Amino acid sequence: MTATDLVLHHYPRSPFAEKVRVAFGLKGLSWRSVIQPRMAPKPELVALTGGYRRIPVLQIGADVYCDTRRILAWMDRVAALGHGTVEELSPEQALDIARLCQPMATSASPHNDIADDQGLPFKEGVMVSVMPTDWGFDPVIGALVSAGHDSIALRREDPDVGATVVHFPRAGFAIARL
Ligand SMILES: N[C@@H](CCC(=O)N[C@@H](CS)C(=O)NCC(=O)O)C(=O)O
Repeated sequence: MTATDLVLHHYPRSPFAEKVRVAFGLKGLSWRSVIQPRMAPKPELVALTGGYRRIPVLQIGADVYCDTRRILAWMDRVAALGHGTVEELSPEQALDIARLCQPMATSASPHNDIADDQGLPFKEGVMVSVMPTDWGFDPVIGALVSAGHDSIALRREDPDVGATVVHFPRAGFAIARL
């Protein structure tokens, strides 16, 4: 098990997760499968995401990618090809991976167009919340790592898991400074 292994948190009947599984298959990636409950509570999932409870979620070490759009965007940029195999993992094993890893996301933000009321860009490290705008309004709170046209990443310290960086798409999510 390495910090670069792909760990998909999902459940079989999720159509959103199916998109990601098919994309893994098309790219021939090796990945590990963690089956999460369909309904809340999902304690082992929210320990990684900071509150986001929807499926699918992709974990790479202590980096956690929420929402199909963010996951597929990440996959488009990464050329790593594997053998197209799946290995089952328990939620506890997934948390162990996060505990053993440090987030790889850097704070180098290529572009930051998230501005406050005065038009000043949010600085790295400010506390923000990110929340879906359609349903499942669970805000995830953390320190801004990077923000761009398409994505935003927050750093969290979870009492059980340690440091994680949680990645979201911009589309479909409301961002607020705390
Ligand atoms: N915009 C999200 C939608 C994900 C979504 O709605 N997932 C459903 C399953 S298909 C879910 O997690 N429902 C359970 C819940 O809300 O707790 C995405 O593209 O990943």
